[in-house]
Amino acid sequence: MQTQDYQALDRQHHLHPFTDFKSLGEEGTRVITHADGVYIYDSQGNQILDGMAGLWCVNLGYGRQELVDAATEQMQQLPYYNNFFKTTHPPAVKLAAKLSELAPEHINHVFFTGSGSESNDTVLRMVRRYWALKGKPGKQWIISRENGYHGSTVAGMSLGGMAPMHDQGGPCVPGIAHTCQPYWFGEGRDMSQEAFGKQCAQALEDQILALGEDNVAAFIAEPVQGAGGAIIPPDSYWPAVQEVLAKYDILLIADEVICGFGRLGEWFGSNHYGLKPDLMPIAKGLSSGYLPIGAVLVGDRVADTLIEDGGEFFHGFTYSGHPVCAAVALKNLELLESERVVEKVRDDLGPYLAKRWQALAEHPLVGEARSLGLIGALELVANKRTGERFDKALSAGNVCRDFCFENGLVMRSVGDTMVISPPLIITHSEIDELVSKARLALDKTAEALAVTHPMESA
Ligand code: PXG
Repeated sequence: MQTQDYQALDRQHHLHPFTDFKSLGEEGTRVITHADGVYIYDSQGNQILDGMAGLWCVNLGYGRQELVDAATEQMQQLPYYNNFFKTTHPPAVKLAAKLSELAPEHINHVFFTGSGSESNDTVLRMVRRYWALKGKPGKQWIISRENGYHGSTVAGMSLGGMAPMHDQGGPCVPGIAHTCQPYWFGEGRDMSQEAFGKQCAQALEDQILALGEDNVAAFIAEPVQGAGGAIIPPDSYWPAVQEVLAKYDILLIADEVICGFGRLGEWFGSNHYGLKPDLMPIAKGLSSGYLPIGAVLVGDRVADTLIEDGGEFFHGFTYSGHPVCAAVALKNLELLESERVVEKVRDDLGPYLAKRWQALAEHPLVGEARSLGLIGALELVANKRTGERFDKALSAGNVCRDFCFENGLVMRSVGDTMVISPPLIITHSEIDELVSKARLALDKTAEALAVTHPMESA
């Protein structure tokens, strides 16, 4: 089949996720046929540097034969069996043990799911169940953040703070409130980063008091917001938030679906920020995206109560701990460990990217360049001096994203924030290539939007 054949069938039969079906049908899709290392290839033979590691997940990069072999062997051995009704199987057992070893010390249990969304459905049920067992059934509210992303199932999107998602197919799950996000560039530039981080923690405390401290079960947040635009909180944010949660005995759910498995240069984003979460939903990098698998890492406080006092927990999925997915995830963790991928991100690749990425801050179109580990963002602005944003109707971010693609780079736009999250096995020279392709796309975007010189546009 040729590109046009794929596009025609796609248009006729395929409803894509997070997509305006009609306009995609008119434009046609790009057909990705194969991939290797940090590169994907389309049906017309174009090589494209995947600056997003698929969807923030292909941590080990493409084409790892060891993962293919792990899947093949497990398929031959036992392609499927469940973990219900007093049964288990070796891949699920070994993966649960390995995750407990890698997780912070107070986390020693794992509940398997098929995705990040299912993991967040699971934590929602788990925290409410926990407080009911503790004799505090009033603790029902879960506080999340505006512009947070926790998945696309009904519970996932209700926990998330994406207003357009709430507006479709509701009503949302009751008992979920949203507080502010620590997005300094977007919402706090009239004060210092330090003061803004503390103000966000104060807003959380105010929210808790408004709902009643005896009614709040948990706070859920990504250590660094991914889909919201690679939002790296001010240093003051997490310590102040942890203080508030401890003061009112509220559980912390650290959504590690993106930050987990090396993205920030630690096994978990929580390690980077010194967090002590009670629950950690994970997915994506757990298998480097080679097969769908997620889990909830459950801290001792919650696990002990569910085990000792809970009786049956009426929850689980056909594919919870799927043997082939678990075998691939286990091999993925072994490779991340033996190749010291996480340490390399922390000590070498993260600092190298930071230096190169920071150079883009000089560009007339860029109001801020930020990165941590191998996650990075550029804030596009119409006026560099005042930081004024572009008129939304111009879709500056999408213009830049399209120039990237044309030029052989996947960089994602979240509004007018350009985001990268490349495979963790990227080399220095591939980082150089990523940055120079990003710069070219910025130049072309500036030209297309007639941004000339920072001072002229003031
Ligand atoms: N939590 C976080 C922090 C996520 O980033 C999920 C939960 C849900 O995971 P599943 O496996 O159910 O998709 C995610 C997923 C984007 C984008 O455009 C991000 C995600 C998914 C799809 C698109 O940035 N993150």
